[in-house]
Parts: sequence; structure tokens; C-alpha cells
Amino acid sequence: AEGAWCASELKFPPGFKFGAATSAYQIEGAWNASGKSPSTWDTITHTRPHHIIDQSSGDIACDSYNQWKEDIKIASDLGLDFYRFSISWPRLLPTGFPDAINEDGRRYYDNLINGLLEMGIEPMVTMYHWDLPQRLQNLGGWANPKVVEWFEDYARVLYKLYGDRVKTWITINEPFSMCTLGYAMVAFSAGVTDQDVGTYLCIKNVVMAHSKAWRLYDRDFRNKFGGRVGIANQLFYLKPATKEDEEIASLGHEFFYGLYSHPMYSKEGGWPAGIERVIEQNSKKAGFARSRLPPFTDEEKEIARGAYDFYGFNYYSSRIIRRRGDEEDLLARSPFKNIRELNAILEVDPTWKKSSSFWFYVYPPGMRKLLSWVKDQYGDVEIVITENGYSSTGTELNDIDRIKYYRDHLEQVLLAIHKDKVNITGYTAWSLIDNFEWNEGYSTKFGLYEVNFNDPKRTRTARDSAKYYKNVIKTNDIEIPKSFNIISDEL
Ligand code: GBH
Repeated sequence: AEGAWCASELKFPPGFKFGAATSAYQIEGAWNASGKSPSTWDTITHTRPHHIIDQSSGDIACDSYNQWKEDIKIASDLGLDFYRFSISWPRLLPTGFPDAINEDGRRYYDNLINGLLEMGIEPMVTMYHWDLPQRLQNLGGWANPKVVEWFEDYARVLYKLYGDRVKTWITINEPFSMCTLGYAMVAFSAGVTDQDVGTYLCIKNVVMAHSKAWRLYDRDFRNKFGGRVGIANQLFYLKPATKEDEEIASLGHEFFYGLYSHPMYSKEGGWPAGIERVIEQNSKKAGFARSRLPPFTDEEKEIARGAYDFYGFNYYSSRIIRRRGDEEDLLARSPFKNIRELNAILEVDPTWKKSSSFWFYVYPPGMRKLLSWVKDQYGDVEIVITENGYSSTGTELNDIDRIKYYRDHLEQVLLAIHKDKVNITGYTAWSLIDNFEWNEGYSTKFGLYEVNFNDPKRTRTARDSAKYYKNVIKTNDIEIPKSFNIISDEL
């Protein structure tokens, strides 16, 4: 029985790795230093600051461009096996293309990678975490099929410069946020809103960009370097409101993640059949001459099929999904509130605790359900949890809620490994340090380490959650040590 399982007795298997993550725009600052060109996030924060809750930007952020040694030091204090960070495309290639490599950018990432390796920490590198060179956005960005080549050329530069030392590559972070959320809203797609058509162009181009970058590694670099390449998907578990909502929940999962995973990870490749049919029918009904979801050619389908070494898995929150009632309006544009394509409403259970981010309610079992979903859909693929973490207002170093979030989610990971036999090989905390939280600015904090944004040095200070995580890594025990002074039935 469920109750017989005591997670405190479960351990992470030998070889399991722990890390923490950040991304370039969220931490580096130095937005216009030494040859870097503007990214879409420089543009949106500078020209349309009202899209950011506190009108802030990543101009300085955590100043990691200058304080990177501090980041390595705290990663080492935590005892991390790996540190996941991203490379800023416009910092390395200011023109967007490989015709000019920015020497200062190249050196910055070189130093960071070497510094980590010296401390025995593996670099896990995200190629793209949403900061597209503005020039490429002006040419259509992720809606232009040419982005597939642009990305492939950028990936080649990265493999050549850093592939001898970087063994784990994540091509693209959370395409759901770029395409599904992005084109429905404003900030995440550089100001372009086009939910009906833009979203699907973006999805197809992301799938092909990732797949070509994987093929390139497989063909030209794998023998020499022996590394691996994956993509990181963000998953919300969609819990059916009633038995009748199970079908719509399953379509919801296809819409949210299947579109980004099925072409690479399924045996047959291509779009997931259920959602492909729905989009085609909706398109026809609305008078489009063809489906708004662009089809794959046979050749494209084969390029994408099998283009992975592992599945990157980001989890934060869940929703309840149900069919829209006849009288109800689909007022909200946000894909966190409804899925228009499916005529579905998304809600939260009133018992789920709210974090300090408006979209984020806590439901630990959703994580285990989704880990099983990946296994059910795609077989025994290796899963690396590439992000999981909790947001608070960040005023306290004694961050009990964040510790509980980590404990409860690590428990779900252990249950997935031991009970559901899901092949999970690593876990990444988001985030190593407080940073610029996109459209939420600095109003909400995810750091294991607090960053003092009033201090020019951006001093980093360990929160209690850092001490907790360090203890988990050291002891392979997720229970909260007594010394943390938490009354046990609060857990
Ligand atoms: C991840 O996003 C990101 O990878 C990371 O950069 C981020 O800091 C972290 O998690 C915490 O958010 O205004 O409705 O468009 C998680 C998904 C995507 C949730 C963007 C919030 C904005 C909401 N996030 N989204 S909306």
C-alpha cells in the first residue's frame, strides 16, 4: 500500500547527480558590455517595461558577468555534481551568425567552464534560454523556418568552442514558454502575439532546430567528444476534474508537451495524432485552407525521430482541467487559464498552496504523474530533471516553505524511481541564486542563495534551503534535519 512506503528509507541510486541552474539573461547583466548585441529581452525590457511587473530589467541582474567566480564558489560549497547555465547567443555571436565571434564573450564562457571543472563541477550548458539576438527577431525569429539553420550554425560554434569540455548540452529551454505561452501573451515572444498561427510555426521550428542541432552533434562531434544532447520541456500536470474529463486531459498533455516531444521521442515520430486532428478540424471549421499546425515532410519527420540522448524535464506546478460549460466564456488569453484549442478550462485546487508567483501553486504528486507520463509515452528514455524549485518573496533567509517544497518534490522523484521504475538520472534545483524572473522582474525569488540587489557587488548569501540541499547531496537523505527546527506535523 502507498502508506507502507516511507520515502526517508528510499535513496537516490548510485551515480545519480545533483545540480542547480541559472540562465544567461537572468543572471549575467553586462547587457551591452564588450561587443554584445541586444537580445529580445533587452528590447522588451527597455522599450516596453510595462510588461515587467516592477519595470525592471536584466541590465545588471546578478552581475554574474563579473561575479562568476562567486557563482562557482557557492556551487562548490553546495557540493553540486553539475551546474546548469546558459550561453547568451548575442554575447557570443553579436551578428546572430558565425561570421563574427565576440572574443570577450568567448573568453567569459571559457573561464566559467574551466573554473567549474577545476572545482570538480560538470558544466551542463543550455544553448538557448530565450535571449534571441534582436536582429534574428527582426527577421521573424522563431516563426521564420530559417531559424532552424541559424540555430544549427550557432550550435556548431558551441560544439567547436566548448565541446571538448561540455559533455551535456540542452539545445532549447522550455519551448512551451517560448511558443505556447509566448505567442499567446507578449513578453516571451518578443512582443509578437499570435496564438492561432504563430504558436504552431514556433513549435515546428523549435522541433526542427533542436533535431538538426542533435544530428549535427551525432554526425560530427559525438565520436570525438562522447557527450549528449537533449531538450528541456516544462510540464504542468493536468489533473482531470472528473472521470469525463480524462480525454480532454490527455489531449491537454499532447497540446502542452506532446507537440514538443512526440516528433523526437516517440517510436513513430511526427505530431501526436489526437491533437494534430483537433487543430486540423478547428482550422478547417474556421475557414483556413490548411491546418494551422504545419505538417512535416517525410524527410523532416525522419530528421526529428530519435533526435535525443535524454529527456530534460522541468516541473513547477499543476492545473485541474475540465471541459468548458456551454454558458462559460473563454475570457483569459493565458494558457495557464484555458486551452482554447481544446475548449478547456484550467483551474487550481483551493487546497494547493500558492507561491509568490501568480502562476505557481504547489502540487507535488503532479511531478510523479508527469514522470510516469513521459515513460508511458516514450518508453524507458533517460530523464534528467533540469529544473524544479519554489518562489518566495525572498525577504527571509529562513525559507522553510522552499525547504518543504524541495523535500516533497524529491520524495516524488524517489517514488517515481523506485515504485514506477522511471529512469531518472539527475535532479536540478532552480535556482542557484535569486535572479531576474522574466515578466515578474525581481518581485519573486527562486534562489537557494539570496542576492542583495542593492549591493553593487550583488553579494550572495546562503538561505536555509541551500543548507538543506547541501545536506541532501551529502547524505542522500531527503528528510529535514532536526536542527532546522520545523515541527514535524507541519510537514
Ligand atoms: C522556468 O519557467 C524557466 O526555465 C526559468 O527561466 C524560470 O526562471 C523558472 O522556470 C521560474 O519561472 O505571464 O502567463 O506568460 C517556468 C515557466 C514560464 C512560468 C513563464 C511563468 C510567465 C507567465 N514560466 N511564465 S505568463
